[in-house]
Amino acid sequence: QSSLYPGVSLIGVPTDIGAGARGASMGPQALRVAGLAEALLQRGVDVEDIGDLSGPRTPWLAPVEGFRHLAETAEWNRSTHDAVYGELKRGRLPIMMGGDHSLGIGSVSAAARHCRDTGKELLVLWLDAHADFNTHLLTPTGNIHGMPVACLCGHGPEVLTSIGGHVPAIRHDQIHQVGIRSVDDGEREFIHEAGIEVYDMRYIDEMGMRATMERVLAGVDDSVHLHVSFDVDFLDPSLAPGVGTTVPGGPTYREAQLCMEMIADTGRLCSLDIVELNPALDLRNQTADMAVDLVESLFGKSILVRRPAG
Ligand code: 4U7
Ligand code: MN
Ligand code: MN
Ligand code: MN
Repeated sequence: QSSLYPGVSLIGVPTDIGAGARGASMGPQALRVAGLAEALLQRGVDVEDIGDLSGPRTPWLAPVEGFRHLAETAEWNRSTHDAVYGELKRGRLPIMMGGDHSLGIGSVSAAARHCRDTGKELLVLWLDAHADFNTHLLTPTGNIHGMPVACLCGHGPEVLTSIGGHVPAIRHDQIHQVGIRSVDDGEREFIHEAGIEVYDMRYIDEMGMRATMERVLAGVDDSVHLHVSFDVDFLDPSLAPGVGTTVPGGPTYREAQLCMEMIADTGRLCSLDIVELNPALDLRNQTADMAVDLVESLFGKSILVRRPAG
């Protein structure tokens, strides 16, 4: 079948600047080895791998005033923003191959800026075991990959919150989180105050993935730019051991596939992050293979020929 999708641009962002463990910097190469470009080509998508961005090495210093590597994280995020924004402007669908999740700041800021330019409504789907809503005062680690959602909502240092030229980059109601099961104590209260729409694992257990995704995607029409920020630790660790911060009790293989299939059915996917893949902790690249398998569903691969409902 011919593709519903615009051309895809793969952007490698080989860094672990915001993480607590080394190795996410090898994520882009592992996704290439797992055949990400070939899988999309197979789907009938025009794919261009524009290569890797470059940036500062990770110095592995202790946190300073609640942030580890703040200046270096800002530098990587400015480059990420510029690349993602540039590809969106060219009419492409950027896939940011991380790299750790701090890069979501640059990537989502770029999507938000593109939506301001074009009059589209941005909705971010944050698929993750973690809420990533820490601030420098709340963080137990100082690792900025635990802070991107807060930064995007305007809670963070100006070097990170203003990257897309508008603070905040997104409103609290422009992000829906799915799969959450690890939230720090201060972070829990702060998410509650902010009123972020969080579909945690208990919600998914009780309602099922179908009802969850129906709510997550309610109201998504052709005025919406869907940005999916896929932290690979969203998946149960039995499926995805190659991540720095595994948390038990994640979605099963079919739950994750259904989540991707239902996003695909909307036809509104316009930008994507694949982050936190850590090949140094993986087994025979299985986590990268799993991510590629799920991305195929996100780009419309289905078991049988089917007409999307609704
Ligand atoms: B990821 C953590 F304390 N919450 O802030 C923190 F548990 O992008 C983990 O979702 C953050 O993988 C995980 O350091 C960030 C920790
Ligand atoms: Mn994350
Ligand atoms: Mn996570
Ligand atoms: Mn909503």
